[in-house]
Amino acid sequence: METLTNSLSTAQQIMDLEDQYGAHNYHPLPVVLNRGEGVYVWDVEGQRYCDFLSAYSAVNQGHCHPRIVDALIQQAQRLTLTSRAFYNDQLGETEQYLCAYFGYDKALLMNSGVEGGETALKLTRKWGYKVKGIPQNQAQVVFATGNFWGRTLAAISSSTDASSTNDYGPLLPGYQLIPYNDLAALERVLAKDPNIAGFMVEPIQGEAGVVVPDAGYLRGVRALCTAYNVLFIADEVQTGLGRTGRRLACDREGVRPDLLVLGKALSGGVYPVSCVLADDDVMLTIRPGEHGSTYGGNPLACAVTRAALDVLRDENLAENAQQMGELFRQRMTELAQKSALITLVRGQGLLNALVIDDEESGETAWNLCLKLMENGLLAKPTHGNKIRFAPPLIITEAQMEEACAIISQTVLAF
Ligand code: IF1
Repeated sequence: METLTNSLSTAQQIMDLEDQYGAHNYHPLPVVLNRGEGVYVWDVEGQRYCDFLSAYSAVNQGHCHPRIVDALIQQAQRLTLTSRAFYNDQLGETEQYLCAYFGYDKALLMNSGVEGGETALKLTRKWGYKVKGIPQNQAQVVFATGNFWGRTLAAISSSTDASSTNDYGPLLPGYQLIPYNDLAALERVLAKDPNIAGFMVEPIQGEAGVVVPDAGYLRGVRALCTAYNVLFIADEVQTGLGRTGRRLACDREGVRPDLLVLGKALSGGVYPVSCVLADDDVMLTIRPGEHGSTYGGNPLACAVTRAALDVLRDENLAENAQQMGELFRQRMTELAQKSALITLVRGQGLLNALVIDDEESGETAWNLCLKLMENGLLAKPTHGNKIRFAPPLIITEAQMEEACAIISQTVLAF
């Protein structure tokens, strides 16, 4: 057992190592983690935390879920990567599994969530030219202000957040922006421009601070995209896979997007896997040699993905997220009545945020997260004065009550 002094210096040494040898593209909370199990993570001092970020919804199944880790180990000892130059015995079964699970004709597997978004964007443009008949290089794709779908140049080209776009120009053309949760704005742009191939939107905007649209918004998007022959692309990288209390956030309104983008918890935080699901009229617009990735659809990713989805279904994680989310929002609403610090609680399932009465800098939100960390709960501000709370979907009622007590005590003592 390391001595306390030794481990304390270890924590600081590790943070210093990252500072000296790593790019400074993040500003992490000052905690050094070395173990995760279920809803808990531990730091190098042996301190235990409730993880209320879940690696931005990538560990919905909980840290190091045994069934998923076991699938990784078993496959890793057989075959990890062949490239798509050859067939492997895992991909076809996994594609069939994904299509049956989500109800589409075909799946295209990639690695990171943003590669899923890029793939959806390329499919949408291909469909625009080859099926809808848009003149070459005229295809437009519509996005909502406040969107976040990753860090590539195509992704930041639709961003309205200066910290995502500053000094990265020139950005990708062929994009149009409309306000989120505004069906009239969507209809106006679709009615005006015949060259629109798709509308890509998050069912709930995560990074914007868990912005939940009005009931009926997704149904309206579905109807308008159908009416104007425009593809409805749902970015469910963060909202999918049980996070909002349903299999997919779109399920709450019973809408079926034309392209479904998944990532993060698709592999339970064990291995980067993303995918796009679509029907043949869209998916078959890409022919052999027109898209790909070295690791896309590799055997290891496939084995992990099937295990991660089995866990979501077998452990009824969407239902648990619905119930535990209701408990969380109830407790936070009770807290908001006792504390002027909290101006709003919002979210669906276990994707929630507290809006803090804070200047735009978000300094109070950051300091509150430092206090939460000291009290054994990890969360991180998103966009200034909102703190996102998103624990693994396996959280029990007792663990949720324990976490809400930590949040309440911390806020009331702040
Ligand atoms: C970071 C945010 C969350 C996403 C949605 C696609 C992607 C993401 C809706 C791309 C990724 C991550 C990226 C990570 C922090 C985190 C994040 F704060 F940046 F916005 F979750 F809200 N669509 N979100 O949320 O997936 O390529 O990252 O696998 O960049 O710091 P990815």
